[in-house]
Amino acid sequence: MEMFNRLSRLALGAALLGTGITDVLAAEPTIRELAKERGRFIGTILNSEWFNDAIEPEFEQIHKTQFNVVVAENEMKFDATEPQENEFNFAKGDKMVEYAQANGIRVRGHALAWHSQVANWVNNYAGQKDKLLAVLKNHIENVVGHWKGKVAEWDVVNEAVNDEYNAGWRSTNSVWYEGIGAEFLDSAFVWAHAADPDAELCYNDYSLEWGLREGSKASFVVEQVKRWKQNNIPITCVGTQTHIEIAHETTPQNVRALAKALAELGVTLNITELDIGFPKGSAGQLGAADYAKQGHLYRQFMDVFLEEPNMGEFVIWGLTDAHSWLDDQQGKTEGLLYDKQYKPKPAYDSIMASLNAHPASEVKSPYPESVFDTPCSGNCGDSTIAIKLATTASNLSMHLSGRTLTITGAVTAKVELFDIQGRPVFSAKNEKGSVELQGVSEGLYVVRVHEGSRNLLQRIAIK
Ligand code: 9MR
Repeated sequence: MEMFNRLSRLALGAALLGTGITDVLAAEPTIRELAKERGRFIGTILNSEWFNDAIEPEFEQIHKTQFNVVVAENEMKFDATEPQENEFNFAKGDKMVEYAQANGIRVRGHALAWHSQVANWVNNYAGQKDKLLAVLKNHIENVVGHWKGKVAEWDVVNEAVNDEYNAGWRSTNSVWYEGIGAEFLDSAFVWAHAADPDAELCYNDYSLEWGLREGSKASFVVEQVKRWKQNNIPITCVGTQTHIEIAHETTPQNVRALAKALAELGVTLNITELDIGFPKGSAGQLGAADYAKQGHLYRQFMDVFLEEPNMGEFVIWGLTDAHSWLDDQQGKTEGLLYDKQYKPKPAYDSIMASLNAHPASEVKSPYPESVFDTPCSGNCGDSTIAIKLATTASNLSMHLSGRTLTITGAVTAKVELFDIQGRPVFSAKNEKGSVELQGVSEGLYVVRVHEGSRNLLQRIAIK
């Protein structure tokens, strides 16, 4: 109830100032709008559930509204794209690329040469250097070639450094390294560049956020990048995955130091898989102070990202705590920006606060302006502008009774709900003449009913 009163006061204040709620909505930008103004890309993965049409409608609505770079959680990996030798399956990747193009979103490709998620058939050639080189070359040529000009950046090699803290390549459990040796990395970059000379090409790994010091992964990678640059191997970026925990308070400044070291080599640093998890055992016991602490860490990463001129992409490994690899595979939980009900957490506000504290005039972009000319056939996530422009539709009306929204004048309309800051909170398709607004907390909202070119907008109060 307190929340409802607070929102009512906000809306009343806006009305008294002579602005309608649509202007309030229009005044609150999205993450992607602020990122674009700063020449940067901020995004999340599309979870595998999205590819399988097994995810809540809120997921896509928020995703395309808030973010301008996307990665497939599993669907562009080797086992997904070449499940049988020389038989390629691009269907799911194509689905994401089409979605990205329709919404003006940049695509990262993940991942070409990786010891994990390699199709089983590759192991038939274990230890056969020439055959493995041919297999990897054919894979890269086909995959990168298929999405030439559509995938802006590839993780060409993923996780090739070992975990021993002795500064070396991963030499066991890697069909590529064991069969080919370290030259598989150099070759992979050369083949990827040949297949798409305009694509950015990254080396991507975890634990790089643990800092530059003797024997560390980060120091080893910087040394390799130096060697690659000296030998004209076409690497343009490093990805620090950055799967961390709430206790890892020093890691943002380690990422800053890594960015600076790579800047000297003319290479971009991207945060590619960020999540900041709580120990799984703490689920259900977390309070405001915990989420504030998580927000503080997200804020520090975003500050570093915006302040370092050779950082370009900030990608979070998931959108909602309802769908995250942390719970299934990591013994961690709740590491993302939106909670399980798709409500933005303090971490979301922290990202916004950081963006607002770093005006566009002060943030340098590592990209030419043309990278933002991505074709966009949809509304490019700019729902707030769409709301402002289209507020009426003839013969279309709605009526709210309790939580039932009855719609007349449309057969199959799309119903979307936005909170007072313009953030999408609910979306459903009306096929029965009414929609139940379930899972929405009490408060003031704008509801948009949309059918074809007809849009009807109305303020509603849910009690
Ligand atoms: O999130 C991915 C999960 O669904 C897969 O089961 C897992 C299998 O390896 O890979 C996860 O994504 C990983 C990414 O591809 C590379 N860096 C670590 C990510 C989390 O494990």
